[in-house]
Amino acid sequence: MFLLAGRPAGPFRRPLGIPTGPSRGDPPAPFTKLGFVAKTTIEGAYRGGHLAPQGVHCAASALFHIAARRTFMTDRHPRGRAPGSDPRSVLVVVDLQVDFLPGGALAVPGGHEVLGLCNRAAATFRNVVLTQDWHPPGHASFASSHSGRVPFETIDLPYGPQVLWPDHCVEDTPGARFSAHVDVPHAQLIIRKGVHKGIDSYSTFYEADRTTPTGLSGYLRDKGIDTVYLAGLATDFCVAWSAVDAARHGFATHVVDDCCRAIDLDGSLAKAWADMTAAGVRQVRLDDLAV
Ligand code: VGL
Ligand code: ZN
Repeated sequence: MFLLAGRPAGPFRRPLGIPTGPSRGDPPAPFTKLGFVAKTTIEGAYRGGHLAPQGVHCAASALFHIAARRTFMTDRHPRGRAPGSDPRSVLVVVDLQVDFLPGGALAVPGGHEVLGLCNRAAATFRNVVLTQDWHPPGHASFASSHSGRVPFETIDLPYGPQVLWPDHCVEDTPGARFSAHVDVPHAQLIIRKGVHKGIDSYSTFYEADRTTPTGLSGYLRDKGIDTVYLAGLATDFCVAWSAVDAARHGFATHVVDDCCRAIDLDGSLAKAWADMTAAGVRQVRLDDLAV
């Protein structure tokens, strides 16, 4: 299921507002314009006799730096601007919830380290979606729902193998809330997943039976989005499953690796990256998102 974010409480400390930015087809501002202004100014000053030879040198060196910067930008961002400014891209910020942070019921090691990084990543995107693990009490993924079972064992459920977890992110409990440090006021949508008692959902596109959709791909396609970036918790479960599904459903998919942390259960991180790579998911870093 998905919720359209209306007047969310908790992490949203500022009113919702979708930043505006250049649309596809705009010149790659501001570098082209800057280069043009600098060149025009130099030529004008030189023609008017205002520019001494060392002035010419300084101005030429400034132009060189602008050109070098522009080449760098162009290499890193083929469209000449930060990927998040593209209206066809979205950042999906995965499960930055109290239970996945130190002290939480299913704490991801170092999970708190990505809160500020994810905020910074989100600030570079026009389109941001948040996901929230949101289980009913007695959920099938909880070890406590299966007699004689303990957390981190794997059992077979009708849809396949299921790792059993401590009770976590129970709907409408403090552990299911977003961390108070999440600061993404312009997030447009919150997807809640794992909402059906008998099915887990690591992926934010399809539940663990691999057939029940959350509705996210329809939402993204309706908005003309073809490129997905993912960040958050945990790399080897919700981020990886979401990334593989996004890639399989035709989205150009990237994981912002330094904005994620893993649970890493019995080699699950290495397996997750093998699966993501095989599905065509690309690994990027926060630096690659910045202008
Ligand atoms: C997650 C285990 C259980 C995750 C959610 O967000 O990666 N992991 N539920
Ligand atoms: Zn869960």
